[in-house]
Amino acid sequence: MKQMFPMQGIVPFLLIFLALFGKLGAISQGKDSLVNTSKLEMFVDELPDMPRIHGYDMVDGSPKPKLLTIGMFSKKWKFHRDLPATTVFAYGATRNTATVPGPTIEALHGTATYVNWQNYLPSKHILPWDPTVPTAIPSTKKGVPTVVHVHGGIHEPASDGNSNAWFTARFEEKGPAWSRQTYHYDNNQHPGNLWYHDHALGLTRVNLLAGLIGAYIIRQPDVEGPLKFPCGDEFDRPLFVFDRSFSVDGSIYMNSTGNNPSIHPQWQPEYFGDAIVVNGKAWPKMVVRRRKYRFRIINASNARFFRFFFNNGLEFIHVASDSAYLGNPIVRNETLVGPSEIVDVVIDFSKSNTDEAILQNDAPYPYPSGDPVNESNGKVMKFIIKKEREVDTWQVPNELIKYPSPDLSSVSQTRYITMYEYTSDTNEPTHLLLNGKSYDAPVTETPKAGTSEIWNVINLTGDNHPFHIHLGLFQVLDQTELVDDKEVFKGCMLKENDAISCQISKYARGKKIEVAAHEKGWKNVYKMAPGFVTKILVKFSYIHSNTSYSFDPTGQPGYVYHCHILDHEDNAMMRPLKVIN
Ligand SMILES: *[C@@H]1O[C@H](CO)[C@@H](O)[C@H](O)[C@H]1NC(C)=O
Ligand SMILES: *[C@@H]1O[C@H](CO)[C@@H](O)[C@H](O)[C@H]1NC(C)=O
Ligand SMILES: *[C@@H]1O[C@H](CO)[C@@H](O)[C@H](O)[C@H]1NC(C)=O
Ligand SMILES: *[C@@H]1O[C@H](CO)[C@@H](O)[C@H](O)[C@H]1NC(C)=O
Ligand SMILES: *[C@@H]1O[C@H](CO)[C@@H](O)[C@H](O)[C@H]1NC(C)=O
Ligand SMILES: *[C@@H]1O[C@H](CO)[C@@H](O)[C@H](O)[C@H]1NC(C)=O
Ligand SMILES: CC(=O)N[C@H]1CO[C@H](CO)[C@@H](O)[C@@H]1O
Ligand SMILES: [Cu+2]
Repeated sequence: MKQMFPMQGIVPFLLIFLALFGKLGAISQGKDSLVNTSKLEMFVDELPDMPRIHGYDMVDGSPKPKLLTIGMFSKKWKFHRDLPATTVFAYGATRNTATVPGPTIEALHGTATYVNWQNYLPSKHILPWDPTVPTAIPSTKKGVPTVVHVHGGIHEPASDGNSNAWFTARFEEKGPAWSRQTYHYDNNQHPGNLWYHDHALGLTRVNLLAGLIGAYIIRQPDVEGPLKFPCGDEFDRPLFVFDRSFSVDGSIYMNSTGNNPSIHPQWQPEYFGDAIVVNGKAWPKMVVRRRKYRFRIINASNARFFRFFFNNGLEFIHVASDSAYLGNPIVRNETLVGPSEIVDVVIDFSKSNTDEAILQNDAPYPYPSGDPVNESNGKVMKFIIKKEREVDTWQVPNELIKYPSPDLSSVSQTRYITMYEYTSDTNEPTHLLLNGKSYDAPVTETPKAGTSEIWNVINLTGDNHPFHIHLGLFQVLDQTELVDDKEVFKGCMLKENDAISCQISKYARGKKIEVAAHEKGWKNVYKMAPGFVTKILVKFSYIHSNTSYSFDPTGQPGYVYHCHILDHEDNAMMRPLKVIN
């Protein structure tokens, strides 16, 4: 089935629909109302530590499952000392305690956490969304649809936050795949860094921009304890990094005019903001002691990549990437983080020869060939290092946690996944697709539970796309550039959409790029280079044991895989994934 431009037929209908209730988004704003970020003083707000919520109860010294209730609230938030407070959407146990990002959920391996996710959002969005991309739209036209996905989680399909399982305030309206109020996370996977965020169809980019994100950590003390890593609330800190622009009234600024307004009135292919926000404050500062700290750095930008480095040469000791530990620590003086990727690093401030260290970013945007950063978006936060030397009992051993390597002999399927971008006659992107198919076209990726598969991801666009698979973890095996006349290959793919008949092997013979050492472990997001074929091995079973999933992965509504540039995911670089027996 070839469905290269599936949206075209519905666009005229949607435009009429838009004309009927057009003022969906925020009032349109010009450049004049934007804050000139270079006038905001940096490093004036303290880095917040988000509230921590345990996803288990201790009863007589042993952990027991726990039911949490977490709401999504509309409330005021100040992103900087000199910006007025503005309306955001925030997760929290109560409206008063809700924060951006939301509370950090700390779960225990082997002990289930249940979460009753509650929507208390108002009837109108605070940001301009676009009804002409495939979008959750309540029939009453009231309420902001939401559904929560725990990124990196290995759990049942009905609790995975399928984009069609959305619901509005007080469950007044529910999407076609909605099945339950309380999600069940059994936490039987390996320990590591997860994060929860909104995943509603066509609204993911605006719901995350509005603030619906939070960290979810799975701990396994018997496995992690012996490492003697920095631990406890003071020394083990999630850092949520994202970019936002602000209007002078303090509100989050998002352009409400699309790049092809006659096709998509609001949708823009990539959101970039000029201010770098960490844990809800623009360019914060943190006072640290002269010893080791662990930072779980989560990139929650819509589209911005970050290449972090310290102005004083301090190094990053990588101990995990995405959700999984590395076998050995990898020391680097800089680290590239794609959207929604996680780097888990230890930083040893006793090695600093200055009393201040500025965390900086020099990734061009869009990555890798866009604009260079400047003073504003090239700085992230400042660490003020106490002068006193102290005895540091934390360690980073040479051996961390080793999971078995991918077993190539057990591969049951090879698939080709192709990334396409379509443009208008003004050469502006209109939408992007995986395999030329819309999200609602019948499922084509149906792996068997317990098997591994090879996926060759062919990037025929000019951008780097962070590729994310729900449920399965993967390792990157190989990245090969397409050579010879790649335009001929692209032309064939646009016509036939079949990598084998378009003779992929004839073109995938160019230079190879080595996978960075700290990215060789098990991942759930990887950056797919433009003009390359990236070969990954995806494992549809646990990485830490040979037992089968402790839930039925074949149930409804299944899973998805998608590009994690949120503006692409929404329009519509996402496809269903159905695990079978
Ligand atoms: C922002 O302010 C800086 C410093 O005053 C100035 O150099 C820059 O041109 C301004 N940027 C914009 C977009 O107005
Ligand atoms: C950095 O670039 C952004 C976007 O062009 C601009 O708004 C901002 O004012 C610049 N900052 C400085 C310090 O020049
Ligand atoms: C908003 O996007 C439109 C279309 O790409 C562009 O023409 C306009 O300059 C943008 N507005 C601002 C304030 O950047
Ligand atoms: C990091 O180290 C590499 C190789 O030694 C060097 O080329 C690069 O400039 C360094 N980067 C920073 C930010 O210090
Ligand atoms: C952050 O994540 C976004 C979206 O996945 C990605 O486009 C961006 O490159 C990432 N930035 C960094 C620094 O990793
Ligand atoms: C699973 O079984 C295979 C083959 O018996 C073995 O090589 C591998 O180490 C096992 N994996 C784990 C995590 O125990
Ligand atoms: C930046 C880049 O290399 N883009 C390429 C992506 O792949 C397509 C198809 O091979 C090329 O046409 C682009 O030049
Ligand atoms: Cu993308």
